[in-house]
Amino acid sequence: MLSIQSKLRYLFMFLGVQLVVMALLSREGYQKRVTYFIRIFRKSEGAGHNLSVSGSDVYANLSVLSRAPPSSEVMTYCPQTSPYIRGPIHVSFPSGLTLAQVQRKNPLVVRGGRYRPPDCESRHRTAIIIPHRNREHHLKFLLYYIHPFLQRQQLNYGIYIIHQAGNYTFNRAKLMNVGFREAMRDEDWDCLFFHDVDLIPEDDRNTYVCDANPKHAAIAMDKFGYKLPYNLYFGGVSALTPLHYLKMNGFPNNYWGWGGEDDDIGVRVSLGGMHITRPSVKVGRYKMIKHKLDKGNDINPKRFNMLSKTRQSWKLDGMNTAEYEIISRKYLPLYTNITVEIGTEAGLHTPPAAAQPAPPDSAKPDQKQLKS
Ligand code: UD2
Ligand code: MN
Repeated sequence: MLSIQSKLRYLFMFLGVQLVVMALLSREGYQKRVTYFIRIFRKSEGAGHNLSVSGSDVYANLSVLSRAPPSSEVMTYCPQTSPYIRGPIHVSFPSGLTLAQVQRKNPLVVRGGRYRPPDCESRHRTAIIIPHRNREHHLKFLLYYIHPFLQRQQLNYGIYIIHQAGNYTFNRAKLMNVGFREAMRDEDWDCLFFHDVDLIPEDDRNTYVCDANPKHAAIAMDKFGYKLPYNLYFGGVSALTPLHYLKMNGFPNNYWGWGGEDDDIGVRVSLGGMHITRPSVKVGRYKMIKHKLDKGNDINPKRFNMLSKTRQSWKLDGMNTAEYEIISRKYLPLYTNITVEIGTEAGLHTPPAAAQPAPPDSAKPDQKQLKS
């Protein structure tokens, strides 16, 4: 039997240990510890299954940034790896989201969709080039996710929407050439990300900076079961330095309608004496907002024929021959909008009667099959 005295001694010892634990927790920052444990918990949750990793809120913790004052008069470089990077991001598409809400969530983004870290000098200047027509709904979601995603990475960045004017057949690759030249007029960007409007990155370790060779970032998409569909695939999201871009004479101007242009670009990389790099499948993950083939972007029936000639055509058609006319350039709160007339197959100023869009393809095979 324990005496009353020794019972009391044990009780005090127990309380003492509790006190020490609490003191330790608060010294390390209780908040930090708790989020640390939550993150471990989340990680183990996501590790088991490949298809849906439940990530964190892309805006979590970013409000700290807007309060952070510059560390000193002279700004020092940001760290090599941003302390705001967290890994998997939760992506969903709630109805009712507005651009005004996105704007409120991003108080540090300035005119034209530009941003630089408030507390350090970024090591990277990245422009995001997005080909666009009639996808405002997707654009809203992309902006909601991409701004905080890039802020987490401490980039000096700008968002460019390259909007094709008129109703003539869409031309994704030519719009990228426009985006390249027009973005470089604004700033000496050291990296350009060519980005579909409907692809949302799901992991912020997929850093939007360039590699020594052209980088294909969208390696794992839900659309393809989070696997690379084939080795030379270069669609969705890719990253090139201005030097890479010029070495391969940019992108082709003559792919009108859906398909083929991404493979042409992939071939240009090797024709320009370079090779494709990629992030790991764990990190280069994207969700594509579901959609059908757009009106005005029918499958290009000439794509395979054209692809067989890239070796002969790449120096004759590309950045060096991109002809277009800027209709307007607007510095909006969340992005720079460039509306451009890119003409038709027949030229920039050919009347519509001389060049009709390709007739709709009656038997449209599955897009996935077409990719191979
Ligand atoms: C695939 C590729 C894409 C491109 C395309 C063939 C993926 C994830 N992406 O996309 O990179 O090679 O095949 O051309 O596999 N767009 C508009 N308005 C239009 C039509 C297109 O804004 O009316 C833009 C938009 O940014 C869109 C992109 O062009 O994301 C590609 O078109 P898509 O999404 O219809 O083609 P998809 O998903 O098959
Ligand atoms: Mn798409």
